[in-house]
Amino acid sequence: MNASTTAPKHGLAEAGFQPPSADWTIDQGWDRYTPAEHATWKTLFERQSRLLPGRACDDFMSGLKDLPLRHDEIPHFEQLSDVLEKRTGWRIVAVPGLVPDEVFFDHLANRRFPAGQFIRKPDQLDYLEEPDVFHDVFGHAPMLMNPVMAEFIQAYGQGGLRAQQLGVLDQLARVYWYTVEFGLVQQSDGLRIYGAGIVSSATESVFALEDASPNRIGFDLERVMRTRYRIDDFQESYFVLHGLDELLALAQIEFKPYYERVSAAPTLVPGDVLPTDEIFARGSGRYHAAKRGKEPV
Ligand code: HBI
Ligand code: FE
Repeated sequence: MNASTTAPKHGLAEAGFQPPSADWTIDQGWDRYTPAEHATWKTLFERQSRLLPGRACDDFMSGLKDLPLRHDEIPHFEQLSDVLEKRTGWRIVAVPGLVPDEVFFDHLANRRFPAGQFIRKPDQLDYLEEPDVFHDVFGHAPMLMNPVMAEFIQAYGQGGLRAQQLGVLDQLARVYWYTVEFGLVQQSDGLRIYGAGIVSSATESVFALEDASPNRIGFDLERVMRTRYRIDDFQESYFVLHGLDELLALAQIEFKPYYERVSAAPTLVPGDVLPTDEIFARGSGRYHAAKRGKEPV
């Protein structure tokens, strides 16, 4: 994710690339997926299906069950969209990869979720920066079956354009990142995952919930709007909603006063913990410290 106003940082929109259409959508071209590509989907789907019961939240698991997703083939976006649309009005549209921010926001504001048409290569099963069909469909579509998430992501699309005009998109993008992509939620039976970036990653599904390294901090809007994030590795802190309904309030509030306060406050680095934080787990920080070559101080 990046906050550039013209073109995404990665992939297809390098100099000279012509967008396929004004809204960047393309034909999914389902018939052109190869057996090897369907096999990659199967590997990922089966791995996550084993890991997620007891880790993903109930709403994710029920959304997953109700969608026409097969374990052994990349889904048809049209079939998926017909089920999704009946539930929450959302459709999935195919795009070649990351699209410019304003194009992304316009789709979301109209309840169209842009999904990468391609699937990752077998040597990138655990990690990629550009969202592919497994991240976008397996990761996002189940939560789009939930009316609260459906509302929240649409509101993000509407708010994104305003934030861009105000020059505060970084602050809003952090909210999306720490909720839709990397959010945890408190359930009566314990912390669970709802973020698409986590549920679509085998290693992060375990790390985010069970590793001693990351902080798990109660979600607070201003706190999150101030907090930078990592796009290249596991998160140093995860933010925990007290219930998914907390997103409904976020979909409805006026962000302008928050932007003003947050602009005046210091920006936080990913691993910071504040005295005012509601701590679910204080992380050891070991994972990222080891990568930096030293123990946490
Ligand atoms: N494009 N396809 C796609 N998927 C994203 O998640 C995405 C994007 N373009 C921009 C973007 N995300 C973010 O930079 C914005 O949410 C700020
Ligand atoms: Fe995503």
